[in-house]
Amino acid sequence: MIHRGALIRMVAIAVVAAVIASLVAVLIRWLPESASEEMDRITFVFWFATIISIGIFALVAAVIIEAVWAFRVQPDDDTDGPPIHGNTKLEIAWTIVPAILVISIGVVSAVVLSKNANAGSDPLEVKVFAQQFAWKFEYPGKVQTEELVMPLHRSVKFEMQSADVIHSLWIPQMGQKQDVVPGITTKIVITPTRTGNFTLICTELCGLGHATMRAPVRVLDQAAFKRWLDDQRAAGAGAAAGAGAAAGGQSGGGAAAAGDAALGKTTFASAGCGGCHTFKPAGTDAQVGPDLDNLVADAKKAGEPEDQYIEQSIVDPEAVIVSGYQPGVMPTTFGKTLSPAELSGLVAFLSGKEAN
Ligand code: HEC
Ligand SMILES: [Cu+2]
Repeated sequence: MIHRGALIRMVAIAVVAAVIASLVAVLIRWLPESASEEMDRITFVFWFATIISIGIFALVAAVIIEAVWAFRVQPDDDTDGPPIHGNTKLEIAWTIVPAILVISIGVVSAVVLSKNANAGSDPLEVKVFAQQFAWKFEYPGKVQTEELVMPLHRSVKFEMQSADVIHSLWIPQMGQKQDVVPGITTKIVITPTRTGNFTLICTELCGLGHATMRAPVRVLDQAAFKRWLDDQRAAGAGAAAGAGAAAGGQSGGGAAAAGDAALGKTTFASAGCGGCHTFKPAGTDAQVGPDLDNLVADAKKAGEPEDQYIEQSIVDPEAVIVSGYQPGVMPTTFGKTLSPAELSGLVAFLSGKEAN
């Protein structure tokens, strides 16, 4: 039988341990403020498991501290302890109670996982394209953007593809996190619950520019979202018509393809070039790759015309390795992932032929 004094001491220790653990749980902000229905459910699972853990921590702390204190031996006591038989009731209790707790955490998690994967009857479908080191989004009607804009209180179903390596989509305030794996299409659902600006972060180490692989996120109320999407559609139709006209003009004139330096500038930012390269006109100062302000000299060294050298360096970076740098660092996929217009734009922007 447990001594009455021992029981009171253990209850007191348990209360102190529970208070300390609760303060650690409550006073530190472990999770960001939720901005989605899925994050609300994830937060619930977090507290459900945390409360159970605090209870078990208090019990274990009380038993250990009391046992160490009450059953300690004198320094010169070398005798064996008395033999002890098992206690069937105690053993049944410490098997069944944890089993129930673990199963309940499992059931709660499974319910939350399945609810968080359910996009409901009318989700907005957004395609996501990830590549080293940038995100692209495509809305119904072929509207492509580099910013993720979501409507308030409507489930957004993402269908995600990668052009190169494994990336992972995560907006911390929205909880959901999903890998983007080359060769398969992965899915995830997010239902925003407050308007505002957030950041989408690549959360799978995907190469040297990984830390720069972020995209801005905006949540708008439904009316503002509809206006935004209509504007994007109108702008997209205009741009497509413009590009067609430009292509026609080029093939007619037969002049050397003059890229659009302005498009080159936005491409430089969206394709993540600035994550590795210093280039003054783009305002970047990364040092993973060579400083692109010295391209003229490097083209001379390679003995090639500047435009041709720049284009080759982007499409086939392994063709000429700048001295002092390693092959295999600059992604080799730009030839596939950039459009011809983006590529010639980059060449124009990098050669500085047109005003920035
Ligand atoms: C992950 C880092 C990384 C990214 C992202 C990257 N590069 Fe590079 N780049 C390098 C490295 C390293 C080299 C040097 C090795 C070589 O020549 O292949 C290089 C070389 C170059 C060169 C030749 C430079 C010279 O001085 O001869 C050009 C031009 C270039 N990159 C343009 C770009 C453009 C444009 C982009 C975006 C579309 C880009 N790079 C994205 C790392 C990167
Ligand atoms: Cu990534």
